[in-house]
Amino acid sequence: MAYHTTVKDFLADHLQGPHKAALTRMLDDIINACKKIAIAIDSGALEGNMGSLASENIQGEVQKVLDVMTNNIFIESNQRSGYIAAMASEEVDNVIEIPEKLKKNGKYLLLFDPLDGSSNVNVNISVGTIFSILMSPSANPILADFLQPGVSQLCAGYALYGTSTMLVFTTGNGVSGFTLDIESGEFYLTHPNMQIATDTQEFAVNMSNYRFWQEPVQRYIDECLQGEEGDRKKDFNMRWVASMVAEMHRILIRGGVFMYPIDSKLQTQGGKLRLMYEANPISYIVEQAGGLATTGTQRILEIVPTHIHQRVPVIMGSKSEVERIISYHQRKIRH
Ligand code: AHM
Ligand code: MG
Repeated sequence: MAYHTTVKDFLADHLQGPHKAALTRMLDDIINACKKIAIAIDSGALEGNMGSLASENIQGEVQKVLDVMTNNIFIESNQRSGYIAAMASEEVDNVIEIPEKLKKNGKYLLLFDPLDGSSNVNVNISVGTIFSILMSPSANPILADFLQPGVSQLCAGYALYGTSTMLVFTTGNGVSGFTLDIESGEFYLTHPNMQIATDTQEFAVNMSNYRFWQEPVQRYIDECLQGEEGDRKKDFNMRWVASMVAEMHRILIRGGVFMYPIDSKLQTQGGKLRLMYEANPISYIVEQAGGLATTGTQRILEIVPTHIHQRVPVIMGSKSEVERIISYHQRKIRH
């Protein structure tokens, strides 16, 4: 095999400062959770894991068997280290407390979406796990303690269960990607220092929402579709996997723009994607890889959250294209 640096070796060399021991242990627990989730997804239909449940999550979405199973795996794997004071998940309404017998004055908060893109599980398309680590202001955190802007994240990452299982994360010093060797169970560094190309000719958006979008986004997409014959004078390509993790991983590898913008259907809920365990961790990775992440009018990482399950519009990826979309929004405000 051409790759020799395991994620453990990488963390030992790469992490520095007062959080080193804590981040090493917390990432180790997260990695173990992601390996278990990869196995649960792989064995899917054979284990009868591919169906839906009668229950809905806090977002009013029907839960899949795997949503609940992966949520439980993530909690179970991460509650024992003593470093984590409490957790928050897309699948759980309130703060997830550490059981009394496992509590050890943890100093960190772990936020996660255990199975992003779960509408794709029963059609065998890539899904992912997204996570974010914050400092905890108290040893017994309440909901308000989680409401920190994305710039406060100590670490953010995702696992992608795709053609191979990958782990990508940042601790604020660039973005690194690791691939799981299923024979040894080790993640190896395969994608050091990931960078998003500044320019791109590829966009990702759910086009069926076109008529509900605001004018700046419609204008941007119109110009992409006009291609060589329009103002952009180049043809664009489109992809929509409907798994943000898969979409953003593609953008880290070959550039592009990903959007789930505000639209008239989403107006009352504020957007489609959740700020604290979807948009913030992915935005941190995007910025660390040289890209940009915005709502159209505000840098995502600077939003001060008002609720754990808050939703936001998301436009992120290649710097030049995101800057262009921001400029279209500014023109709209000036009108
Ligand atoms: P989920 O966390 O319930 O899976 O929802 C988030 C997903 C994103 O991964 C993806 O970009 C989006 O929802 C797809 O939405 P749509 O089905 O409207 O295209
Ligand atoms: Mg999700």
